[in-house]
Amino acid sequence: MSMIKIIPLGFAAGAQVVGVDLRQPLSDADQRRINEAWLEHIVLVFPEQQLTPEEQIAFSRRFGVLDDHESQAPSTLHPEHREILVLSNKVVGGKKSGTYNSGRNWHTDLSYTTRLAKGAILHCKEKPPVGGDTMWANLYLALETLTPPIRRLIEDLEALHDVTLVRGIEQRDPTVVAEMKKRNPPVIHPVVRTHPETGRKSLLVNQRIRRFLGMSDEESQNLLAMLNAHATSPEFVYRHRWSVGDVVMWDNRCSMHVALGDFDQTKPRVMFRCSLEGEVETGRIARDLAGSDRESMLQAVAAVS
Ligand SMILES: O=C(O)CCC(=O)C(=O)O
Ligand SMILES: [Fe+2]
Repeated sequence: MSMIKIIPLGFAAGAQVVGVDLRQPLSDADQRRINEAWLEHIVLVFPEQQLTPEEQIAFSRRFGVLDDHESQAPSTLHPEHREILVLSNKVVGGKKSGTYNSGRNWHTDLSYTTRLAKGAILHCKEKPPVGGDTMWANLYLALETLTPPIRRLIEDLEALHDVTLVRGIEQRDPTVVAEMKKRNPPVIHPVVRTHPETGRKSLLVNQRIRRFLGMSDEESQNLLAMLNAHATSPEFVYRHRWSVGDVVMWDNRCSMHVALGDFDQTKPRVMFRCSLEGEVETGRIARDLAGSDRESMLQAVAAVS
């Protein structure tokens, strides 16, 4: 019998999980309970855990295949465990860490690759006295609350996701940035996607989208701004204020998130992260995209008039 208790933290997302010590191997009953809660609440918070890298990896592995972080710069990985990405703002060897400003705009992890992540497990090791919260938006609700005309407009729409739109990327170490770009050419994903476990549809938009396919830049930018504003409405967001020892696990298949940079950057903020590989590949690399920008649209109009 599972001793786990699930305590909701927000309406749109977020629940606390108590009564489980993640250092111990999970029973099948506990795993089922956690997975059900994860699907329902999207973001699960396990407070007061003190996991070694090995323990974090073992726990994370129960929920999927661990990403070996091939899409990330090698210098950002834990030196002994490449399953752990180190999110840190500490200066190492006179250099800023390659992850010192990670996650600063709304995003769904790995949308700049053809295989979006399934989820991630973040363990808070050090945190500044105030600030540095993380917010998640429920993208099921974002889709379900659009009006029918907009739903129809986006039903078959595809978007171009681009790693160069990661906010603050240009301030990172140029070798890390060059590595990220080389590893991640722009990719195309559908705007409406279906969760492989719940079967529910959600709205895959974020701030790392360059444009929608087949639309002019003007149309793309306006539609994207509208969809992003809608999807990040406070009604759809859970905001987490970190404590050292928190383990937070999120479902990346129906959410986006942002890590706020509102803290004293001389104070350390360190998170160890395991990432779960996506079960399905929904994207494709963008090659030879025929641009349908405003210019070509106007030329087409001129040609027929
Ligand atoms: O540092 C954080 O709070 C989250 C950063 C992020 O976007 C991630 O780990 O995917
Ligand atoms: Fe992220």
